Amino acid sequence: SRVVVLVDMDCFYAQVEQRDKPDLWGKPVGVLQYSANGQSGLIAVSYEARPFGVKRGMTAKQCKELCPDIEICLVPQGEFADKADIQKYRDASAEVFAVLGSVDPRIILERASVDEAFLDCTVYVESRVNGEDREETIQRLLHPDSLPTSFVVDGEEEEKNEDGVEGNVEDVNEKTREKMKNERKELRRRTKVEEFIQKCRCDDECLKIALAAEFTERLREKVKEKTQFYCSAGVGNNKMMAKLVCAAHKPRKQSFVPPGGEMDVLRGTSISSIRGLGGKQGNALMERLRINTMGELSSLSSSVLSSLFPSQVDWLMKLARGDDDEPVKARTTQISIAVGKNFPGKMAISTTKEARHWLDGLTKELGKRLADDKVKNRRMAQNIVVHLTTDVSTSRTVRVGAADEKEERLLEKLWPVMLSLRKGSGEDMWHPPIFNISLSAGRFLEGLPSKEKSIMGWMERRTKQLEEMEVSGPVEILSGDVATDEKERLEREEIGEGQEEKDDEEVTMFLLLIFFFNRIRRHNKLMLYVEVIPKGVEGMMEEDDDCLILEEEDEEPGTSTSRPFHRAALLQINESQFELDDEGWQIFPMSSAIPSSVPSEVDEASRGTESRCSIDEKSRGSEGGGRR
Ligand code: TTP
Repeated sequence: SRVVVLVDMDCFYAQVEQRDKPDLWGKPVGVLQYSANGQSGLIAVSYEARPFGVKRGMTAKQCKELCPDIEICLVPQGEFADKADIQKYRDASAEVFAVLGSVDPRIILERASVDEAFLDCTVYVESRVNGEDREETIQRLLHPDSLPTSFVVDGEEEEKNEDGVEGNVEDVNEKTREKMKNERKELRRRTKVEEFIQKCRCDDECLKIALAAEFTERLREKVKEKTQFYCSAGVGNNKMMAKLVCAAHKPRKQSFVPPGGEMDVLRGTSISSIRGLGGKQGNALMERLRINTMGELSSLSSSVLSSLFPSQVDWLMKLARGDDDEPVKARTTQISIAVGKNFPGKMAISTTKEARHWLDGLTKELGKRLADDKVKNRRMAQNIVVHLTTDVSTSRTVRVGAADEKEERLLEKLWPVMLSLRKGSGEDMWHPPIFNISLSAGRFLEGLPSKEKSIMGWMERRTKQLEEMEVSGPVEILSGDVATDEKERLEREEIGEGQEEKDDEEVTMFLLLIFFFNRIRRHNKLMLYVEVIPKGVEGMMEEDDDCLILEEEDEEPGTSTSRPFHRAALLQINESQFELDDEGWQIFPMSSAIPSSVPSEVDEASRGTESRCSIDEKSRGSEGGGRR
């Protein structure tokens, strides 16, 4: 059977805030999302605040009453439409995914949410089961350091300590009692883990789970080392079980289900805790069948189920047995990119002017996110769903293409669609009032239009060339003065030696790649700008916000019209692809900088070779490329 892992970051947004302000580590922290309509509420709560009763959704006032020392961090305000800007959490998420995606090519990685990932480790663990000496593996797994935070989940009652981080225990006796309790728990944990490992001697399925648990321990350590974030994990034979047991021991821990023990775990599990049954579907099941647990569900006959849920009988019966055959799909990107805004109660939109204003803001935000997504994930949305909630919920889908990328174009395309959802006929009024507007871009088409593709293609071919030339070490970094020489070299290589005839668009350009490396310390992240300058354009660049402007060489002085510089790619790469040593940064081959083709482990042998190139202190510390 399969081996699936769910990795879930602990109180994710709160950790992002703690990393931003390191004084906050170990302290009660709440992340508050401000809302102009006065409905501000906590969206993340650190584990240190949870023993005080602080919960998601509470207002700042409510949580201060429960936990006076709590530090409240505000989600930044967005640029458009007076909305929260959660970009920094998305960036932090990308860092985590870069680590998760860089560990082993045999593992299938699926982004389940901003802070959750499924990993199908079946092929990986199977090859290890077949390739390793069993007794050596068992001895290694029995070592206390192998599975230090792993719990066996077998349906037996655990001593509950849900919050996992010790609260303010003032009383000495209380502290001693707490300590003894924790020691008892640890002993129980270890005993169960050891008993399980002993079974691995003659049971391949158990060994697969144990190896996945060992791998997950190391993976979580790596995530911590590279990003500073803690996470928890669940290991099971499918997505449902992995997700379910992940929640059994949090934070900073992981749990696994012994093969064959699925029904034992499910028996007492509430239906609403099951993936896919947490919402309306689960409620309907519980209410209409008058049951609460998965055990009860499993005892129902298929005829009872089919009378009430005819189209879902098979699926429900499988779930009740602990079967879930949903595959882990290789995906590190979102299926859709959505922006939305609520206008509850009196805030509801009732004029056409207001509606247009908010659509404008949301379109800008969506446009910005789609532009980022395009360069990062090399894909373009084909559909945008405009969704309005008035007295009813209505939506309409618009087809979009490359021509609609500009915000104004997009707005002009979306506005008539939104108007078509208006019922009232008055010019200025919008009736019935709007409580929510959301735009969701989806049906992504992989790949980019030919112009961009050729640039990307060039980069890939160049990488291949480097590989063929057996440049096994880091690719040279062009920076400062080096750029000029490199420009000439590239000119010679790309267009100087009779290649001008090539019909590919790329050859009509001369390509100058300048790599600006900015270590943006705030996000502990590196940004790589790859710039492509069309042929015949003098390399004069000016920085204009986040868009570089080029001037045509042959234009009449004084009449020069700046036009947006074609920014080929802005790639955000995780520090894991870099090594910092005394001499400066090294970059590993370009392909490793392109998220969609991140190789597995960087070849140890390639590190520290002579082709390493360092960037001087000045360029290392600078923000942005500046003028060249
Ligand atoms: P969750 O994984 O649901 O929760 P969490 O990571 O804060 O805490 P836990 O350790 O219990 O898993 O959500 C991930 C982040 O998503 C969370 O930190 C904040 C954000 N979020 C919202 O913005 N709104 C929401 O309604 C929820 C549930 C989460």
